[in-house]
Amino acid sequence: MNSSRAVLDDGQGWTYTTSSRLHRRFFAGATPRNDLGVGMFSAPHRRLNRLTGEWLLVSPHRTARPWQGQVEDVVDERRPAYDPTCYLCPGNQRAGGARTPRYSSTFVFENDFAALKPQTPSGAHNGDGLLVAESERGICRVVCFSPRHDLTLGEMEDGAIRQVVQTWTDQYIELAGIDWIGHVLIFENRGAMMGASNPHPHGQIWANERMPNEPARELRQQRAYAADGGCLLCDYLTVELKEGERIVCRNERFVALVPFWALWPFETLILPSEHHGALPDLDADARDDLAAILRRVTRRYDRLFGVTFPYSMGWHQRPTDGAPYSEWHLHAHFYPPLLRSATVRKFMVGYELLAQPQRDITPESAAERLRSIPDD
Ligand code: H2U
Ligand code: ZN
Repeated sequence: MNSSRAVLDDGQGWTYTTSSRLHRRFFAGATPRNDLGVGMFSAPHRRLNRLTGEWLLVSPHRTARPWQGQVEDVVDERRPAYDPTCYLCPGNQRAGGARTPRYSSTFVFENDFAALKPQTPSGAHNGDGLLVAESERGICRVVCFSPRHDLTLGEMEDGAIRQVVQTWTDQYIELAGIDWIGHVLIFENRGAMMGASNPHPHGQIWANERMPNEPARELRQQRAYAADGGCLLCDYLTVELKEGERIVCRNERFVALVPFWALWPFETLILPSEHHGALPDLDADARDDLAAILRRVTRRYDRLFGVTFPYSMGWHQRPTDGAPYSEWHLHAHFYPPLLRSATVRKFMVGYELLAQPQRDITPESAAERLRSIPDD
C-alpha cells in the first residue's frame, strides 16, 4: 500500500485508507476469515458502504422480534395478456391523450407527465448563500419492456430481455449524445409497493443536466479509490468471488451478489466481471450474459415469497457530460423492500430516517436464501 494515502480513523476501532482495502481489516485482522456468522458478525455491528461512503447498522439478533405492524395485501396477480384499460398495452390511448402504437417488442415514449423538461427557463437563485436554487433541464421517458401486459422481466424469454438491454443501450447512447445531458438514469419501479403506477412491464429513464446525489456519492468513492490505482468495484468483486458467501449467481461475464454493505433485506448488485463503464461498452456476448443474469435474478426474487417481487432497480453508468470517467464501473442495484414474507416489508423510518440505515438479516443469510432458489 502507498504510505502517502490518508489514513482515516473513525475512533471506533476502524481504520482505513482513502483507497481502503477494508476487507483486509475485517478478514486479516482480529476477525478470522469466513467468520461472518459468529463473533462480532453475529452481534450488532456496522458496515461501510464503499460505494457511497456511508455506514449502516447490522443487527442480526433482531430477526426473532415479533411483528404486529403493517401487513401488506398480496395482490391477485393473474393478469390478461392484453388489458384494454392499460395505457401501455399496444393500441391503447394514454392518459395524456397520445396513443400507444401496436408495438411488438419494446416501445419508448416521452413521459406524458415528465418530472423534467428540456425547455426550462434557465436561472439561479442565491439568497444570502442560504436559499440556493438552480434551474434543471431534463428528458423523461417510459420504456415498455414487452407488449404483453401479463409478463414480468423474469417471465420473459432471454431474447426478449436481450431486446430490453439493447433498448436501454440505445437510449443511453442517444441521450448521452445530447450536449447538455450530464447524467442518464435507467430504472424500473416494480410493484405498487414501490410506487409503480401500472403492472405492465415497464421502466423509466430520467436524463438531466447535473449529477444526481446518489451517483455523485458513488463517483466520489470510485474516484478516491482509483487515485491509488485500481478500480473499486473490480477489486471488490475479486474479494467477493474469493469469499463466495454473498454471490447469488454468475455467468461468464456477469455476477449477481448481495453486497457486504447491503441495506435492503434482499438487495443485490449486478456487475460485469470486466471493467466497463456503461452499457454501450458491452459486446454482444456480454449483453447476452446480462440478459441471462437479469432473468435468473428476477426469477429467484419472484420465487422467494411466491409473488412478483417488488423492487426498484436501476443502472449506474458513467456520467455523460463528455469527461472520460474511467474509474466508473457499470452496475445495477436491485432494492426490494420485502423482509420476511410477501406481506412484511422493511420500513425506512425512525432511526434510519433520522440517523442511519439498519438491517436485521445479514447480507450473508440473504445471499444464502437467494442462492438456494432455482432460477431455470
Ligand atoms: P411508474 O409506473 O414507475 O410510475 O412509471 C409509469 C410512468 O408512465 C409514470 O412516470 C407515465 C407516468 O408519468 N405515464 C405516461 O407517460 N402516460 C400515461 O398515459 C400514463 C402514465
Ligand atoms: Zn398493459
